[in-house]
Amino acid sequence: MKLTIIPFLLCLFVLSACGGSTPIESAVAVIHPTVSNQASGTVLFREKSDGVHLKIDIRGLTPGKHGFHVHKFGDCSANNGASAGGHFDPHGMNHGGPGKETRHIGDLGNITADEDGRALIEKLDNTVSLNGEQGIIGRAIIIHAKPDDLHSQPTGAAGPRVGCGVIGISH
Ligand SMILES: [Cu+2]
Ligand SMILES: [Zn+2]
Repeated sequence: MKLTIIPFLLCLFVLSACGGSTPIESAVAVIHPTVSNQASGTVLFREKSDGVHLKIDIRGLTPGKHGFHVHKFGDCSANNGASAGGHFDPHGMNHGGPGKETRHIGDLGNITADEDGRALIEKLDNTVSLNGEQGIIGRAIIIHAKPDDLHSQPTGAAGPRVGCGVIGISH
């Protein structure tokens, strides 16, 4: 009797400790430039009760606004970033931007680089998540050459992809 109960209890303990339900709380994307561009840096993500907090630090941009999105695939292998696919859009919505009722989940709007080409920005987005259906782990951050106009379909007319980074789990 004792010999069968002990393994059973051990299994229950392991399942409750490692059952895979622990939510991911933080993530990182290391941005590398696409061919003949210089965009590089990091995007840190932290999931809190009011949404995902982003800390963005990118250098090597032209001064001004640059489209900033989560794209569908975590694949930055193409030298123009095209392997990351289109905007992350699990619900089949139109392109939009933060605060709009209609948006791709990946529509994070723009980041603005200063005159030295650096974008050092903190953002809060309450639509993306690190978990579940709207989870962005394993997808890609893409930074564009031009501003996202937040309405042109399907990409906001943000132009070529100058930087790409896969979103991975961070400690
Ligand atoms: Cu994009
Ligand atoms: Zn979009």
